[in-house]
Amino acid sequence: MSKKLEFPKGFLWGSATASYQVEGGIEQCDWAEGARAGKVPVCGAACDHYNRYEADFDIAQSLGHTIHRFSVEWARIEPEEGVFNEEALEHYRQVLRALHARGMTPSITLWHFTLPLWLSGRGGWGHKDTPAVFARYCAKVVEALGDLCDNYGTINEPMVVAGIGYLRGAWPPFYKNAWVRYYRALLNMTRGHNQAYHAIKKMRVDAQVGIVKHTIAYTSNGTIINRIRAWAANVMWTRLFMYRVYRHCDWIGLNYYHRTMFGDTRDLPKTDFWWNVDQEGIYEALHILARYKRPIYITETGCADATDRLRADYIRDTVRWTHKAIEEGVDVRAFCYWSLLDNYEWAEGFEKRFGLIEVNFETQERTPRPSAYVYKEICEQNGLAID
Ligand code: IFM
Repeated sequence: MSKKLEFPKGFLWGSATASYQVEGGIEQCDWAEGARAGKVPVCGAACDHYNRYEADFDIAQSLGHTIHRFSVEWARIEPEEGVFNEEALEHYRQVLRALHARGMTPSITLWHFTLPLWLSGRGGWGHKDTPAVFARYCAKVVEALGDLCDNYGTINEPMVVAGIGYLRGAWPPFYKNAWVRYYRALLNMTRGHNQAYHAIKKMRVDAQVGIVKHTIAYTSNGTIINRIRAWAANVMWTRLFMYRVYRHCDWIGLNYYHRTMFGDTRDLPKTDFWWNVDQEGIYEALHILARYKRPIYITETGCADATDRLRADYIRDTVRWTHKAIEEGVDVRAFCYWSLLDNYEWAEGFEKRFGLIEVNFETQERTPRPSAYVYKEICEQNGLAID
């Protein structure tokens, strides 16, 4: 007999995107500059979502989605320091109206990796004024969009962007092993988040503000030494950062992609990114974040899987482990699959395919993958049928 893993009433199901990865036509930011210098792939028109968002949201609606997380592009909104572009803000008002018209709750990410050139040129997150400048930008966005959106994530994946940009040198600002700059940038991100929280609340006291934390679940095979390694890794990757910001969070966003189990000998399936498929880790990650006693939104989880051979099971497993965490008392409010569309996967260009919807980048044709319909059933049933 089949049984259903039922989710709480009002639980939101949907997907996520980020401006630079899908919109197209963003040239005045550090990533576009990096592409012009040949350091990262060209993004160009991406999914042309800036012009096609209504048709894309039609598909999301037909797939049963009730939430959509997206980011607004700082370089469009504040093309020069202190000068705000009303046309760009009006565009995002239209995007929000389009979501509401289709019954989808919006969640806006205020910063998802790309900096306007005027800011990256003077050191980006390394500059001492950036936290205040970021807070002013966030307040402006909420002033303009606040009547259409209650939910804001300030910064997406601070540890990832700082690590790849300042230590690995593969993303802007392309520094290698620049440990001092790395810590300064991270510290400024915590300050930027905290200042933005206050600036947003001043603008709209009832806005719900969170941080989006990529949480690697570090676990162990149980030996003392590996337990200590896992504990230390969780402190370094998640706890130190969260300690500085959680008091300024109404909610916490979980981006889950990885678990690292010290002493692991399993041979796990791999995505096209060569990442392990290990979805029990989302259960661990939810428990790691539950300690901060805030509602958790799963703001991203997904797999690069061009042939769609893994995605349906990946989603089912993720939902199953999320349900277990909820049963144990973790307050999870939403599940956003990454991503609605195949898109620009940063230093990997367009090769890695995360989308529920396949995109033909020559023709911009959209085709929902079979797994999108498996997810649709979960969204519509508010749960997962299991045998
Ligand atoms: O595409 C990215 C996204 O921008 C941030 N989180 C991880 C995704 C997959 O790598």
